[in-house]
Amino acid sequence: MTIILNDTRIPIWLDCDPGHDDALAIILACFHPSLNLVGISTVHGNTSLKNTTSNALTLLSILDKAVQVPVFSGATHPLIKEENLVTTADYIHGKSGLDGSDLFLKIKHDIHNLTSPKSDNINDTLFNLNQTIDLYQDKLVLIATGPLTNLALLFQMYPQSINKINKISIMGGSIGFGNKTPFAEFNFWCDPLATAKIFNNSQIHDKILLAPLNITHTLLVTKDVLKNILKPQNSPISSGSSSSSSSSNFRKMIYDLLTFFAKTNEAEQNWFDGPPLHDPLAIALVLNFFQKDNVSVKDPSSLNNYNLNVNFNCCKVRSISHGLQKGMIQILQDNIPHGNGVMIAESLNIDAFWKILYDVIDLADNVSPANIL
Ligand SMILES: [Ca+2]
Repeated sequence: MTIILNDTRIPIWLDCDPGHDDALAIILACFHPSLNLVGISTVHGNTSLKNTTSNALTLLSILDKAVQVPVFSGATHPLIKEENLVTTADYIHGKSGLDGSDLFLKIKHDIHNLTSPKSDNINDTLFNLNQTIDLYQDKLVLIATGPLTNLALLFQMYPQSINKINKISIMGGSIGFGNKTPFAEFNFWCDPLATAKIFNNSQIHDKILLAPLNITHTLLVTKDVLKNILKPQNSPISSGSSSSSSSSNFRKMIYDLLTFFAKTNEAEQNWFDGPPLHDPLAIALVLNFFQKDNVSVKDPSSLNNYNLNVNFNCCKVRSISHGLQKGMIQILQDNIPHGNGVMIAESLNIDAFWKILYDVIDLADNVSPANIL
């Protein structure tokens, strides 16, 4: 891995379990010009590690980033390997973890023997991640959109890495309710011990940016959003007339994946106005925190109205690792001076988020090999 001198982009490492919303997070991470995605690690969660890894590899091939962004395979199971804790979310993401698009499944099948992770061993993966943290000298931002097993193991194996990372931006948790149990959000519930090891460690605690369900539930993939995904943003076609038949293969694939995600969220969790798009918010927090989101993704030199305007509440929190409330996070103190606790995102400019996402989808659509199939 080589570092580009004078690179002003934010170096990020994405730890994920794709997953439909992880897929959109990967697109954002790959194409936002303020970000430099230096690696992806995969973890059990929405589906098996085997599936999350092959889904990540397939997505990167579809985005023409397979050479540029290495994938490292991580933990197969939570820290406490209880049978009832090794779980997946087939009911939301389908058996493959990314059901809904025949084209995605075809590409996944076709590249199966052509692409593989840089490491398929958790110890090698953590070694590589720790080396990357060293290489970026206090600048690397970790982004976690799955269960926190890999990161808990990293900090256990390489405790000195805690001081060398810049921030950890996490999608997970919820304040006052849950989506897996009445107390806990899915990612945190999947590995409650890993969650507790991260949140109950005072050294790590103050480096966390958090996107809990309370904010992700404000970001809904409505029918209008789906329609907008089908056409380029500068397209002369009016929004009312866009249809999947006139769209590119890439756009149709994203549309089909999110339509599947909308249907399962409606059937399983009563999201009638569209499913929450959880994971890309962990990336949006980083864009906002480093104040680079006002740079247009089309023309990095021009300013526009893409200010995500995230409102953070800095809090002391703790996480519960066992019992009925496992995976739950509790706020011990809120509205404390920034830098002294977990930065919990409470609201953002939703329109700005979608504008950014549509623009990165435009950029991905321009280069996707799926469009020449
Ligand atoms: Ca995820």
